[in-house]
Amino acid sequence: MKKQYLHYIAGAAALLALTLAAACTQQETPAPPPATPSGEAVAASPAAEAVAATAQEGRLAAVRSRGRLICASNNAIPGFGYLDEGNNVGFDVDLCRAVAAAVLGAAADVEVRPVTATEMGATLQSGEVDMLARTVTVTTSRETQWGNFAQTMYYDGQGFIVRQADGLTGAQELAGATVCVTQGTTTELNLQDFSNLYDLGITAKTFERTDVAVDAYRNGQCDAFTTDHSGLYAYRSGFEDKDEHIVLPDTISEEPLGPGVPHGDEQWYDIVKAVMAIIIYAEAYGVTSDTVPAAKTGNSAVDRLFGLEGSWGQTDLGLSPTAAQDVIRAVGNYGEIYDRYMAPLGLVREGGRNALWPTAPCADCPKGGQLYSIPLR
Ligand SMILES: N[C@@H](CCC(=O)N[C@@H](CS)C(=O)NCC(=O)O)C(=O)O
Repeated sequence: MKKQYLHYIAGAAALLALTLAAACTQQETPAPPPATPSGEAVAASPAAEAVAATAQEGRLAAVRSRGRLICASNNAIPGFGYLDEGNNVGFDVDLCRAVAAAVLGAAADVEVRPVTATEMGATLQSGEVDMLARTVTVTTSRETQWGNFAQTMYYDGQGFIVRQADGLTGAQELAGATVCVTQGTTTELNLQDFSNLYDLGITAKTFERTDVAVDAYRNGQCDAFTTDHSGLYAYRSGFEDKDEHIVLPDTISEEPLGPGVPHGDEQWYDIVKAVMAIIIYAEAYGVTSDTVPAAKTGNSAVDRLFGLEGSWGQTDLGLSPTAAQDVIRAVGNYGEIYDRYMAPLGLVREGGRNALWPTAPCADCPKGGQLYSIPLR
C-alpha cells in the first residue's frame, strides 16, 4: 500500500477521533496516530474511502473527476469569508476560486466548507478537503501536523480592541483585564505568552466562534477582544458605535496567513503555490482581470506568465498553458482582490507589509512591503 495512502487513512482516523471528542480547546491538534497495520477498520467509513481514493488517484485528478474544489474556509468573518446575499465570498474564498479556475477552468466550481478555528486543523489533516483558506496562521507545528502551507497571502499580527472610554493607550495596561478570544487559535496562545511576559494576570475568556467572542466583548463580558489586526478592523467595521472602540497600537505576534493543502501530494502543493504566485505576479506586471493578454505583448515575463511564450512549468504541473489567464480573468490580481474585500474594512495597504516587494516592476502599485513570491519561470 502506498505510503501516501496510509497517511490519509491515518488522517481520516484523526478527524473521526477529534469529531467524537467534540470540544477541543487547544490550538494544535495532536499528530495523527500511526496507521493500523491493515487500515480496514478506518477504510470502512465512506469519508475515509473518499479520502483514500483521492490519495491514490492524486488530488488534481480527483478534483477534476469530482468537478469541483472542496475548500475549507469560513462564512462569518468579514473580509476573509462571509455571506453576501447568500454567496460565500471574501479574500480567502477568492484564493479557493483562483485554484478552481486554474485546475477546472471555472472559478465557480468551488464548494466552501465553513470550519471553525478548532476544526480547521483536523479538517485539513484528514485530507477530506482540497485546501484550507481561512485566516489561518502558518506555524511550524501546524505545518508538521496539519498540512503544507503554500504562501503567505496576508501578513498579519495580533492586537487588541478596547472601549475608548476605558482610556487605555497600550496593551501593557491590560493588567488584571478579562480578554475575549477564540479557542484553538494562535491568538489564545499568544495572549497567554504576553500576559506571562509582562506579568499582567490577564484572564482569557474563550469562545469557539469569533463572532460570539466579539458579542461577549460588546456586551461587557470582557475588557478587550483580541485577534489578528485584520480581524479587529473587520469586526469593528460592523459596530454601529465603531468610534467608541479603538484598536491599541501594539502588535504582539507574527501571523502570516495563507492557504494550506493536505500532506502527501507534492503536485497539488506545487499547483496551489503556483496559483498564489500568479495572483501576486499579475499585480507586479500591472495585469488586471480586464487586461489579461490573449496574444503576445512583447514583454517576455508577461507572455510567459499567461502561456503565450515559454513555460513556467504548467505542463509538468498538469495545468493548461493558459491557466494564468483563467485565474486572473476570474478573480483578478492581488490588488484587485485586496481592494474588493480588505480595503473596505479600512485596512490600508500602502506603507504596510502587504504591499508588494520594494522593487516590484509595476508603476502604480503599493510597494515597499513584504508580499513576494517565487518567480514563475
Ligand atoms: N490567525 C489565527 C487566528 C485565526 C482566527 O481566530 N480567525 C478568526 C477570525 S478573525 C476565526 O477564524 N474565527 C473562527 C470562527 O469564527 O469560526 C490562527 O490561525 O489561529
